[in-house]
Amino acid sequence: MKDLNEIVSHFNIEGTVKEISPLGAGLINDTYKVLTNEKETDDYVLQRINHIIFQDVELMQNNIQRVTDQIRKKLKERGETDIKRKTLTIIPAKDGKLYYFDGSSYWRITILIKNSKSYEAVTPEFSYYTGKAFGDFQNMLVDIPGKPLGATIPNFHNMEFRLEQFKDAIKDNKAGRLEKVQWIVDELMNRADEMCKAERLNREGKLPKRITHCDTKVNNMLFDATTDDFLCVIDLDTTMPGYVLSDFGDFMRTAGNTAAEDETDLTKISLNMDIFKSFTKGYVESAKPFLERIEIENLPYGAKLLTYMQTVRFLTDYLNGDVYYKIKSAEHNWERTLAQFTLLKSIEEKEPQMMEFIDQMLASN
Ligand code: GN1
Ligand code: MG
Repeated sequence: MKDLNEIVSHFNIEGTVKEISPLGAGLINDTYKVLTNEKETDDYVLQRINHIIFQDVELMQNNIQRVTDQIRKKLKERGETDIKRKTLTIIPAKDGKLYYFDGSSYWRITILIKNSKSYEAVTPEFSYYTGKAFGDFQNMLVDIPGKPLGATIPNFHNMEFRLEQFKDAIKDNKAGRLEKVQWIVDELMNRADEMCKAERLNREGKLPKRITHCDTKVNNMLFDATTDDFLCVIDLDTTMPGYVLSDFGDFMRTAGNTAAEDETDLTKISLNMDIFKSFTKGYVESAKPFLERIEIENLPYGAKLLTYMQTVRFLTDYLNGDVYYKIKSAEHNWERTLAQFTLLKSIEEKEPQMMEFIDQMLASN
């Protein structure tokens, strides 16, 4: 175990360190809470960046700086107060860089947002506010100045690329698990063409890329611990050019699911239509200034696409022998695959109802 105190000493934090302890449940980076002794100073979040996955740390940290600067600017223009709790603040290292490299790992620090909490699940009422928040997040970034943001993970939500990786995993069958999972491989391959629609629409110049968060799990939002008011969107590592369908779809995949991402009792898994409706309402309300009709019409497709993509990604990792996602047991990626596939089928079943809701919404506007 690294001496975390030593790591922290390379950053420009205020105050002295009292305690460092693990924080959160992310599947990629290692996260710690850094408490300081002094009452008046901030506390911090320290992260070891997984640089096998995020290969260009410099680019990623620059993206996050630009994104948070832009959000701060927009919040100020609106006359918002308490801005320090409404977006992340990067604490630079003592050499001025936005990260610290210790010779083998990359580290970064942000201010811990005071009196905040996150949720693993939402009520329909809550999802209306989260919809508004993600719509607003995209809306604030739509006119970010300067050159386009870089892709922190190239082709991250590109379904064609994910299918190529999936096919490689099938071909290589590294962990010898193919035979067992063949039935679901077939199910997924049957849907492959349909799931590449977003890429086709983009090539035809019909579906634009925006700045999207690309990991809109409900636990990537912070709320005020006392009032439950929305504070900010966190985990900005994958904020980059992408389709709005990604953010909408990933929220439905996580918050819209009546069970956890890795639920083993498959009968508990389905898409909660009330959450779909209120999230969609909130999202479209705040993203309206920039959304095009084709983006709104394809929101239900986004829910399907992201759930499909996650099924493919979990199964790819299972076939490769669990090299990407952190796992808690030997079959964890397989359990996740089954859970996501079950959700996919529920979404497919409810697609007509979702479309009906969207049509009504478009007609009344
Ligand atoms: C990863 O690190 P975390 O848990 O926020 C992954 C997402 C997946 C998610 C599945 C960089 O996110 O794309 O949707 O797990 N992030 C990366 O739970 O691959
Ligand atoms: Mg996260």
